[in-house]
Amino acid sequence: MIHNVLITGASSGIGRSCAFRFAASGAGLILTGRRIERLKAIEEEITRSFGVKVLSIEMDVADREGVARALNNLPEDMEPDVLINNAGLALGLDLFQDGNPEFWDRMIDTNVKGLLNVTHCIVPGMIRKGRGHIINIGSVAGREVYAKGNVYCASKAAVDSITRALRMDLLVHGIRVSQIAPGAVETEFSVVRFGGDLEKAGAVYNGFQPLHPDDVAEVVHYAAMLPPHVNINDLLLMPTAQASATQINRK
Ligand code: NDP
Ligand code: 8X3
Repeated sequence: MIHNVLITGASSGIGRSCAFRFAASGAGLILTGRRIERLKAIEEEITRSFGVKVLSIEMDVADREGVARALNNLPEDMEPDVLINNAGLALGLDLFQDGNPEFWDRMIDTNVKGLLNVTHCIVPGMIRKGRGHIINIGSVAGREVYAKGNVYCASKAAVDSITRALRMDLLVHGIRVSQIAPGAVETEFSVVRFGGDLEKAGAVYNGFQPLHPDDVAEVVHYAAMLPPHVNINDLLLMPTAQASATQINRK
């Protein structure tokens, strides 16, 4: 039975869908993200619809001290038994030689160091209890590089490596560690990647049916609800119209 789920990047897309999916099965939620007003609106809707306990926390995963301040003093009855490391972003889609180093920093600080910052705060409580489940949101981009994906792909390959390493390091503590790696999901991901250019973002999903963030949440929920002796190490899910990072059947 899951008591509490901590979701990073719960203000949008996959993280938001996970919040609703876990609330529907009665879990308490710790929702984190930078846009607190969005989290509060989600909290209000979830509390009204499902009556579960929700704690919204304004937190930039890249801010190590801020993460520690926010997560080291959670109320005892809200300590998470499931951590979903979902917060992440891509910035730009450029040839390496044209890339913006500030974008590289933000992707690495968020997708890689952010995951480490949060996990480092949550793991001690799981070790103490001798149970817990860490679910990292990877990507097809962590399996295959694609042209102009350079640093984003590398950051997701790092998520893959960290997931496998954590599973080894936490083995003796009975903590499950999983990676769920989606292909194309229609969220705000591409709007963020293209700096708010809605036309460019929309074109990413033209002519085929991408995954809905609820599809990913369903898989994350499935992994979390399996009996404690069963672990999904790694799961790659794609729209049916997608065969690889670059091969999409557009009509
Ligand atoms: P969205 O842009 O819709 O959501 C991203 C979430 O991450 C937001 O809630 C955002 O919250 C949060 N976030 C971003 N930066 C930070 C930060 N520094 N600190 C805290 N929270 C942050 O995109 P998705 O839902 O698609 O993305 C979720 C994850 O899924 C990402 O890790 C992404 O790499 C991965 N993914 C996405 C795919 C896709 O096709 N969409 C495919 C494969 C993987 P806020 O801005 O409020 O801080
Ligand atoms: C997001 C999927 O293919 O745009 O991780 O990199 S992709």
